[in-house]
Amino acid sequence: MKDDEKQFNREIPWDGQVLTVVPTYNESENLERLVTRLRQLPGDIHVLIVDDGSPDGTGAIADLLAAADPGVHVLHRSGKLGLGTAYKTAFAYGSQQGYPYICTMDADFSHSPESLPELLASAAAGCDLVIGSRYVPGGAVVGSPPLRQFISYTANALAHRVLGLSARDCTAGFRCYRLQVLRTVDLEAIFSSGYSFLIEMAFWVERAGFRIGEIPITFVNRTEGASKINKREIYKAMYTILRLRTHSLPWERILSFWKRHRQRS
Ligand SMILES: Nc1nc2c(ncn2[C@@H]2O[C@H](COP(=O)(O)OP(=O)(O)OP(=O)(O)O)[C@@H](O)[C@H]2O)c(=O)[nH]1
Ligand SMILES: [Mg+2]
Repeated sequence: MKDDEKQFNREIPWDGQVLTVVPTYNESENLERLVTRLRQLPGDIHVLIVDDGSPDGTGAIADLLAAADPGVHVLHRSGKLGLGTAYKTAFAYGSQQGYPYICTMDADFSHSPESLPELLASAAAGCDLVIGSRYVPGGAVVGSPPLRQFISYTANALAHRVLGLSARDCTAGFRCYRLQVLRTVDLEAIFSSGYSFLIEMAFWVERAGFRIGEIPITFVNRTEGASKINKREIYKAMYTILRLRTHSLPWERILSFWKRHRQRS
């Protein structure tokens, strides 16, 4: 192996192909720049855009990017079907193609593409799910309105206290999953179709006994395009936490212990 190849491999501690899922709805100002930066990262990181028939033409931009680069893939859906179901569709694709690492990030540059290798390095070092986190030491939020920060902080505090989740940032969409995680968690049984999918997924990943790690990131509020989060999604997140709580009650734990015991004997 030549010296420059050795150097290149040292920068890529993860083994095998990576798929980065980017769900989009009206992200025409952001998508091309984002994909360009992702494709410039070391290690041939593939991109899967899941577009929900964006009225602003994001889907057409995605098609052009995919036509010009075999490392860019696109799935079109018929309308705005929600962030959670976009992830589910993408995970089914990534799992079927056998990508050993499947990452997710927003299209609006709130998550810096250049932080992705750090998430991957942590997954390669043994974490099954790595979250790019605002709420671990070293993490930060820039430019987000105080009300948004309060809502995000409250949702995480509830997920932590009510569900006992260990991750500090359960609502973050900047993640890296090992393939095994997506093949183990029953994605079809996940009820949330929107933003609460992120909390529900964190819950089931931790429930399945996988190792979750967090990497501090600086979350930068979007400067282009509009947010799609609304009051309904916030109420749904609260409802999701309460609903999942029933799975954490003692009788449910006893039931699952009994089921496991019966399977073994
Ligand atoms: N395919 C698809 N993508 C979506 C949908 N809703 C949101 N997105 C995308 O999901 C990502 C996160 O959405 P944002 O609107 O940025 O939500 P957010 O980051 O929680 O909120 P802000 O901080 O206000 O930007 C972005 O890339 C959106 O384009 C949807 O229904 N379908
Ligand atoms: Mg955003």
